[in-house]
Amino acid sequence: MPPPVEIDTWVAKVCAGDVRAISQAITAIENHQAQAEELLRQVFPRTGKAYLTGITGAPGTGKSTLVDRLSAYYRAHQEQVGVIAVDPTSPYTGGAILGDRIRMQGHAGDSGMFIRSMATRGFLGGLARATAEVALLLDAAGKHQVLIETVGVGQDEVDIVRLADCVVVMLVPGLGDDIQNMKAGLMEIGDIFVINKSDREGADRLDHELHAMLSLVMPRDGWQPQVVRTIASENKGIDVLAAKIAGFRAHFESSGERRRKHVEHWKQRLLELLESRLLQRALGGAEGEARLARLAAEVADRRKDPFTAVSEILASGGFASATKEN
Ligand SMILES: Nc1nc2c(ncn2[C@@H]2O[C@H](COP(=O)(O)OP(=O)(O)OP(=O)(O)O)[C@@H](O)[C@H]2O)c(=O)[nH]1
Ligand SMILES: [Mg+2]
Repeated sequence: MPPPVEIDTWVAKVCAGDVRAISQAITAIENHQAQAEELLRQVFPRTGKAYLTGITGAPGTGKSTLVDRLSAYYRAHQEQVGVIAVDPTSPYTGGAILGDRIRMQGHAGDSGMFIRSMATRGFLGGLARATAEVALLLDAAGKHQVLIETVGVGQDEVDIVRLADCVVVMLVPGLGDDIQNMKAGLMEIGDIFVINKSDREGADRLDHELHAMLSLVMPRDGWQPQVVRTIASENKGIDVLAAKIAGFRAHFESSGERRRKHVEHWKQRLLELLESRLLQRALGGAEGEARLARLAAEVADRRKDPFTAVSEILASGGFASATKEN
């Protein structure tokens, strides 16, 4: 698909916050089109200002409702907001996209607000990477606050929330999903824990358990994870949550940790980019796929060893010295 307009114009429009231009750019990212990379390259100098908050939790904990209310809070404070909702693919959440749209339609017509759902199926180069690129784009488009909603299951999801400057983990009382059952990984990455639906029975118990659990966790970089109770559907506790997020941000900015985290983050991203570029070069095109299948069959039949097979792939990808090394 050709770019909708000249790339310079497209870049300018994205940076001006033009909704259509941003949407088209996201589609280009999702489809892994070549212009997406050029676009991101050109907008990159404009990025680095947005604050990314990842909001994660089990299905139905109220993430979308909370994101909606938090967005409204930021908008009321003159901050532009970008929302990326990463939808799970499991069939029973088929209505999630529609549901999110409906819940968030209160923001329709607000040009300071951009919402996009991303499907999780069939992403070339990984969902985490696509999400990261969309976040960069929204950053360039002048969104001060970028909120990423994701269901906290699977490595992909954990990778996504790792992108964020601040990770909010959502729990709800009375679902039998007490902390013991919570993914250990999430417990480790949560900067702020939200007990949503705290109008329900069991909020005290969950609060108690959570505090007990967190008291055992070593503070990371001097930050003790915080607990906030909310009733997102009634807009309660949202201001407290926003204050905790701001507090976390201030903590990291003043300690210089933010820069260290960003360097670490980019190291990871560069490795991922390198990996996907190298894979592309070694396996690119239909021919590459066919070669891979042929070599795999040869190895499976013990007609070739895997090391020789990889060397052959590298040699054909133009990595000349690789064959000699092996
Ligand atoms: N009682 C109560 N209900 C809530 C609260 N927050 C959200 N809900 C309701 O919980 C249901 C699920 O909310 P969503 O915001 O769609 O949850 P979600 O985590 O985004 O769900 P998925 O995206 O499908 O994982 C909706 O019916 C909300 O109205 C709350 O604080 N209390
Ligand atoms: Mg949702």
